Amino acid sequence: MSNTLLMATVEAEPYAFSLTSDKAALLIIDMQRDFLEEGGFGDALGNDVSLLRKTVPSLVAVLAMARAAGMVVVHTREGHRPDLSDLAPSKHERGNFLTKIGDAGPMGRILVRGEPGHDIIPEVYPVAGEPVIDKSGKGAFFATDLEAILRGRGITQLIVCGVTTEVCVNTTVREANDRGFECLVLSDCTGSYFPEFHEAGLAMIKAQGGIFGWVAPSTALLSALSTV
Ligand code: C5J
Repeated sequence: MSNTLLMATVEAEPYAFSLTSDKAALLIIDMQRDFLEEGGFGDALGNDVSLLRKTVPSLVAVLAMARAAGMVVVHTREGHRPDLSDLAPSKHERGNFLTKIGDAGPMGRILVRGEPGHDIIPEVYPVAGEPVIDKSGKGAFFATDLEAILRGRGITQLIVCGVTTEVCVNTTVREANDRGFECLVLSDCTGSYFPEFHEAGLAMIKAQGGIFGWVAPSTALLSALSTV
């Protein structure tokens, strides 16, 4: 594989996705310690974080492929300013949990920028030149410069990975779709604390002729690119 233009047909649902490497970005959503490790936000909400870690091996392979192909790679992180001035009271209070955003936890203050828990897990850590988008909401386009960064690089297709399928991945895919981006969501590179929500989240994306986008396993993408 080279840092040149690749065009590939990826076997996907509801039908094949025509990928053009110089128009496609790999968008990695919120692969943060706060969601994937014990003691973080996901754990504080009572979730089994090991369910999200299943995404890591496939995502590592896809990230390596994207970097080798010279594709644009963008990472996002969900979190808030240390003074919590960008945290809506509705988000702060939601769920009535004992441990809230901004409270001290084993990995620092929960979901606060600059704290250890807010950081991206080492396996898929950004390298120089890969933009990192800090977002306070679930969607990566809300109140961020993601769209400007993608448009500035001529990106029209997004290969979407990360967590969680039904929350930040789905919200971002819907935002992207309304902005005219074509989204290919990799089923084994996305994950949820709730397996049934993972399946439903993917089903909603590819339903009705791909109303929000396409869904494929990472192997379909890797094998399509290995044959060009
Ligand atoms: C959640 C996310 N689930 N990244 N965030 O609160 O999906």
